[in-house]
Amino acid sequence: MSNIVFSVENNIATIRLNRPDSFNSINEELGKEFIAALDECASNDEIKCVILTGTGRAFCAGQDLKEITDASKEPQYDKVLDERYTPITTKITKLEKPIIAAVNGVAAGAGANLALACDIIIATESASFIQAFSAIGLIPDSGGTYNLPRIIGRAKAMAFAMLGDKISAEEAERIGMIYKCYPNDEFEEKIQKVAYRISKMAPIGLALTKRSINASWNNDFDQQMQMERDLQIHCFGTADYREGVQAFVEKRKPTFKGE
Ligand code: T3D
Repeated sequence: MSNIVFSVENNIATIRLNRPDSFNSINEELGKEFIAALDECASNDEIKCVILTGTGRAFCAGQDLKEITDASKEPQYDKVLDERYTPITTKITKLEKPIIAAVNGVAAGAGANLALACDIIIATESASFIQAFSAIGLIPDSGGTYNLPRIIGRAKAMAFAMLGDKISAEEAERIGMIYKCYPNDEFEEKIQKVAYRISKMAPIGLALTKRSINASWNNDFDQQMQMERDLQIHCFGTADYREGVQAFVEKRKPTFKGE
């Protein structure tokens, strides 16, 4: 991979979008490598937590607009969505492992919405989020029309989507669009600390937390109570639950095995 830098260390995978000269915008090659990296994160049991970030000044500026306007290529818009943005967004959402968006700079268009599809969104204070679609006559994709109103409410989602305002990381934290915004010099350390904490937690509990909170977008109360019940009973049956309780009683740190 060259458009993505992929690494796994201490049970933490990092997917680093790596086209800094074009603000990590997504072209065909990067899209394919991104999907391959997400597939590896799903299938590799060694990986307990994933960090998604970018190289350089940007997190991701969405679709590579120069690729789309390349006169030598016939743009295949349906293919771009069906083979790139829809699978990437779906794989992030359905990955049964926590994925942290470490938003190191501007996140625009699909870049903003891929960050919002992640489970924990942490930004550096100089980062920003832009629903850049309206400026070029598009609608928010990559889950934007689904996640944005659910996360920040219809009023702000509609205005941000239509106006394409730049939302600072500080404002994003204030309105509950992201988890935290940290000063630039603390950002890397904070990301590593959160990822480390998660990598030591009980993987089945975290996977089912993600599944049930995501399902709550669509379930009614009774369906959600039923789902909570069933998944909690599954958790009660795990060795990690027994270890967590035992460690509490013995006043020691638990060692979870994902069993
Ligand atoms: O097929 C489909 O299109 C469907 C899929 C759609 C999904 C989408 O994501 S649509 C939305 C696409 N993204 C955008 O519209 C964002 C375009 N970029 C910007 O608005 C601005 O670049 C930013 C707000 C992100 C950053 O602004 P600024 O002033 O800090 O930087 P800049 O000078 O504009 O950009 C820096 C470089 O990155 C520049 O290259 P250069 O001129 O120095 O060689 C610029 O061209 C390049 N760049 C930024 N965004 C893209 C890009 N190159 C290609 N594609 C980009 N999206």
